[in-house]
Amino acid sequence: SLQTLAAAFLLLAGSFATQPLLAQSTLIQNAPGRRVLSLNGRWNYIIDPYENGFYDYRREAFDQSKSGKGGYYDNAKPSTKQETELIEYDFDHADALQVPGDWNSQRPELLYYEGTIWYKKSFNLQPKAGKRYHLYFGAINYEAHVYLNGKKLGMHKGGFTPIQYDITDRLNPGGDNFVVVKADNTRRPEEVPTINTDWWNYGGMTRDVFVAETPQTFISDYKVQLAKGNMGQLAGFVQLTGEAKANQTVTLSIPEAKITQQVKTDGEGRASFTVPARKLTLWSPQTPKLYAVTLSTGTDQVQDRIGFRTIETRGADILLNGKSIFMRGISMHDENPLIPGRARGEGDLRMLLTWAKELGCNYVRLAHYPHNETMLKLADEMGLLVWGEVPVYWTIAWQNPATYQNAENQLSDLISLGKNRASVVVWSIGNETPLSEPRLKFMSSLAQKARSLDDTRLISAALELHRTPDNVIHVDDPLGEFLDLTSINEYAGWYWGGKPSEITKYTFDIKYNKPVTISEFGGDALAGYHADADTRWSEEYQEALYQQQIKMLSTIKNLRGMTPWILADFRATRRQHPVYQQGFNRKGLISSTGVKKKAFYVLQEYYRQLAKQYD
Ligand code: GCB
Repeated sequence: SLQTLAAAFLLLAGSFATQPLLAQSTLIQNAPGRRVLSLNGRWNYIIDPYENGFYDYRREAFDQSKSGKGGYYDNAKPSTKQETELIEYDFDHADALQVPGDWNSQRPELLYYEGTIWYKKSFNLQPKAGKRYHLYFGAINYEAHVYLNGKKLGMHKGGFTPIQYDITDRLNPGGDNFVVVKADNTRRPEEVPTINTDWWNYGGMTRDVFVAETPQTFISDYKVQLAKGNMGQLAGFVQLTGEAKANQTVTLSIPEAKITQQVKTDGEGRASFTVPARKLTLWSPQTPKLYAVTLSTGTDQVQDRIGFRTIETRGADILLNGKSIFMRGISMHDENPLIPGRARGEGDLRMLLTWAKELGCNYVRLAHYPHNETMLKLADEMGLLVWGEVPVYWTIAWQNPATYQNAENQLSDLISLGKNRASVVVWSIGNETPLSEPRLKFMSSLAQKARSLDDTRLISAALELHRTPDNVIHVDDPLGEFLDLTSINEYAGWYWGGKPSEITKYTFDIKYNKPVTISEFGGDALAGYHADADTRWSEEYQEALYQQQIKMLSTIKNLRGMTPWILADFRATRRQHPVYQQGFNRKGLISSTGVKKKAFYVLQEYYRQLAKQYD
């Protein structure tokens, strides 16, 4: 666990450290819903490609030295007015970056930057007696070292999941505090993701930062959902953290459903419950009904808006609330092409989902890593099913135990954040991972982990396939045994050579009798470039590709969903064609300037027909 890791680290290096590192605590459920002090806004920064603020000139880390001092995290100032002391940095006179926001899109010189940037923000917080304070970062890409008032809190890896520390005992009683973050987006082979991806390596503090206040003993986690496959019962748990966590009465109340239930926590502060729940209006894309849910103890109260639905598979069918559905989806990145860099605010995210609705979707694939928590809440509200994913993408270091642990941590955090969202129906454990024994071991362990954390949702992964000269597409990846959906990425008409008109020569041979969802197909088109349907990069080519793909895919008996690649053009360093791509992957149905391409309307019409058939 992280706790043992932190302890081991202390033994090794930190016997000098004045204060121990903090274990990253279990993520607080609905942390943004707490009383918060926002630390969004301007953060002073220092670009540090040589990591001078972290290592001395013999490459020893300052934060592991005897004094623990010397790094930029000291935020040092000369002690006299004469400035005779040598200090070669000064955050307060440095330029500032906007948070949330990747750094790449904020300064031309940072567009391709991969390395370390230091951030500093000062804030005033008068700690109140009996309260706890949790420093919370929505996401920092990729490796983050976090310091408060010159002392290290900890280190976190993974660019798309929250980072959280209980800083109650580290705050200055006087109220003046400062946070320093070393963010490093260097790509490394053994990390998750690894060095090769098809998206921009946006660095820095890409999501909200705040300090959340809770009582001393507080509701740190909870799950309130329908019991697995049971539309008449809620099942879940509540977890308290703090000195008085044992033997507490917790009240669950859902006034609109006339539900009030009291449960007692055990010695660990945990209480499980099942509650009969009849006559609920179940959540679905057509009726995205959310109930106000309150959990309260003597000293704490949290509120959430939660939808209730069941999801399961039976043979070829995906059953939502017991009824067979077709998942009319689209893939998307956490990027809105109308603003530079990562999507930042609720409006950017809502725009993406509004486009998906306009396309006729009831489903979105949030590729290839955990998206913002806000996105899941919007999907709940707007009635879109969600596929959530971890960045186990392409060629991961399958044999490295630390890599596995990292992937598992990211998966656990994703599941923790999304577990109360009715919209989320699929956990994806990875994308296009090449077959091998070590990979099967890694991936099947991840699948088991996902199931052990959440057995109420479907587990999948975007699989590859192989073709034989007779134009048969074989889907027989052994990982398929461990998954609820057979999801495949296929690029007939694009990467496979041949024109869109040749797509329909393929037939499928699929090993598993499970629902099939096509997690990707697509091709690039430059919006506004018109030619005939055989001319690559033209809107007509992409349009024909969609028409023929739909024809081919309709022959799959178990087809129950798809998420073509992709809603909107997105920035990708791999995409170098100077005329057609200009640094964008152009497989979007919507261009980088927000223009709908012809293929958008092909898929829209197909989804209209499917909705008639299924809804
Ligand atoms: C894929 C990947 C996706 C890429 C896409 C492409 O198979 O899963 O991340 O962006 O193909 O455009 O090549």
